[in-house]
Amino acid sequence: MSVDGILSFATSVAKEAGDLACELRRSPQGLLTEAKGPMDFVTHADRACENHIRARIADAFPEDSILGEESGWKDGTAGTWIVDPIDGTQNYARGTPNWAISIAYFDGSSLTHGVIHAPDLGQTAAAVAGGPAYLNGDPVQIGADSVSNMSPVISMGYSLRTPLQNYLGQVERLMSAGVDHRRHGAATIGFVGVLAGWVDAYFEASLNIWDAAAGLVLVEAANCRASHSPVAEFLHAPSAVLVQNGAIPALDDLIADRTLIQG
Ligand code: LIP
Repeated sequence: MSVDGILSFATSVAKEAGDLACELRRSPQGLLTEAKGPMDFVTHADRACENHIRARIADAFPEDSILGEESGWKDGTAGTWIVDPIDGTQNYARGTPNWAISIAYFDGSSLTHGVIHAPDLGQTAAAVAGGPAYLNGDPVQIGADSVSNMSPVISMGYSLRTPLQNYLGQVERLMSAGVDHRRHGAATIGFVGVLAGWVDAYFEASLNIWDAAAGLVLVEAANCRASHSPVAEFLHAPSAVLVQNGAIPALDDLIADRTLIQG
């Protein structure tokens, strides 16, 4: 299948899963929820959407591997599909709009395709590595003329995988430097926010690759800077992720983990 064919396939499947998630949210069964850990939940809809996505990928790309948040690995001999069936599960289950379907493709050496579909926000972002990124079909290129002239804003995520004090220290340093922050509860919304100009950066100290893979393809295709562990490592262990449009000076220093510096 062509490079563009893979992107249109991933976009179609993300929209199918979005429709399924919206349908399931209207049924009590769809919102049956299990706790995977503190601040970490999975609904019947998460599993149903991932099952749908995995079935469509296995049918179209039987040789490929699949890594999904809820069902883990299906080993293959070609590339790897990276799937978060519903990113922002708590937001989805509570009926708030900050949630999305995330599908990415790793060709064995780099992340090549990314799609984030946020049904309640009416946002669908898609990109092939190297760009351009598309938001609702319109090309997006982030540059000095596209950065807001209002006060800088960063979207941040947090989970219990890292010390709360680190997060609070980062928020204090950012706000003391005049950088406001938003906490969306879904990494995908942070990535779409950078693409759409809602925020200037997204940071989370420990993200799983299924939360981030599609978003990284999108923001890098739109000419933003991203930092994270090498994908070959990220596939197997969480990584800190920072993406930025360049509007916030010395951002890397502001979010640096001071406990490591203090030693
Ligand atoms: C969520 C991430 C978010 C993180 C949450 C959770 P989920 O993904 O998108 O950035 O802070 O702890 O991991 O679990 O809703 O798919």
